[in-house]
Amino acid sequence: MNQYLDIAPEVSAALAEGRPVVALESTIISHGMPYPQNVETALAVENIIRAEGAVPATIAIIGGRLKAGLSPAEIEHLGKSGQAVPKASRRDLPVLVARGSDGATTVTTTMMIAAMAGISVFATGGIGGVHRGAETSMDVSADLEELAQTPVMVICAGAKSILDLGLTLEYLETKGVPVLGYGTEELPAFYTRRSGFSVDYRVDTPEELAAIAKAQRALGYRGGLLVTNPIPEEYSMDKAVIDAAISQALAEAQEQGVHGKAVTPFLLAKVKELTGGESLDSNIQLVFNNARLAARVAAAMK
Ligand code: PSU
Ligand code: MN
Repeated sequence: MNQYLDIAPEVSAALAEGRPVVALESTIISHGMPYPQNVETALAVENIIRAEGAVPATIAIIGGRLKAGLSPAEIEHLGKSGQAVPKASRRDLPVLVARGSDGATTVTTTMMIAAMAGISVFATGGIGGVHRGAETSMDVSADLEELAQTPVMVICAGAKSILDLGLTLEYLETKGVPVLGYGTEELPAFYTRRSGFSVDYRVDTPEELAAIAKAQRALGYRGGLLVTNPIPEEYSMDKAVIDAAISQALAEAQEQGVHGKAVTPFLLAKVKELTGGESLDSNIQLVFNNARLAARVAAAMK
C-alpha cells in the first residue's frame, strides 16, 4: 500500500472480509452538479449501495491524501467547494499530493485509486472519450488510456454526444477495452438509451459481468472493462432537445477558444444550463441506476 493512500475503516474492513465494495468518483460532486443537489446525490448513491449489501467508497483527494471512502463531512466539503476543487486527472495527481491540495477525481484517477485500494467495481455517470474534431485537436480523454491499463470495471450510462461516440468506440477497440451493454446491443448516450452505435457484447446479468471480470483477471492482462447501462426509460430525455443543446454548447466552446481540461466541464455546464432541471434529474437517476448495478456485480464477484 502506498504512503499517500487512506482507506476508510468501513471500506478496509469490507475488503479484508471479502465483502462487496463499490468505488464512486468525486468530479461529479464538485464539478458535475450544483450544490446542494451534488451532496444529496452523493449521499443517496452511497445509501443505494448500502441497501444492496455493498460498501460505498467515494474517492477524492483531501489535503493531499488519496481517499478511498469519504465521511459525510468530506462529501459536504467537496460539494460546497464546487469548482474551487481542482479537477484531478492522471497528470495532476503527483502535484496535488505533493502540495497537500484537494482534488476531485475523474474516472481516470478514481480508477487509479480504486486499484491501489483493491476495489474492482466503480459506478459513475458518464466517461470521457474522443472529442468531436479530435483528428485535429487531439483531444482524447485520459479516461480511455486508464481503461486500457487499470483493472477496474467502470459502470456508466455510456457517454454524452458532446463526444464523437464512433471514434470513442474505435479508440477503445484499439486499446483492447471490452465495451459491454447491460441489457442492450446499442451504446447508450447518457441522457438517451440509444446512440446508433453497437457495443461489443450484450450482457444481461450481474453474474455474467462478474464472470467476465474474473476471466479478464485470470487471463492476466492489463486493463479494465466498460459497462454501459442505459438510463431507465422513464428518465430518458428527448433526443432533439439534447442534440440542440449539445450543438449550441460545442459552438460556444469553439467561439470562446476553450481548450485542455476545461473543455469537458465547459460543455457539460452549458448543456446543463440549456436543458435546465430536467437534465439534472436524469443525471441523478442514471447514477442511482448504475450504483445499483455496480453493487450487484460486486456481490456477484465474491
Ligand atoms: N462526462 C460526463 N460527466 C462527467 C464527466 C464526463 O458526462 O462528470 C467527468 C468525469 O469525471 C470524467 C471527466 O472522467 O469528466 C473527463 O474529463 P476529460 O474529458 O477532461 O478527460
Ligand atoms: Mn480533454
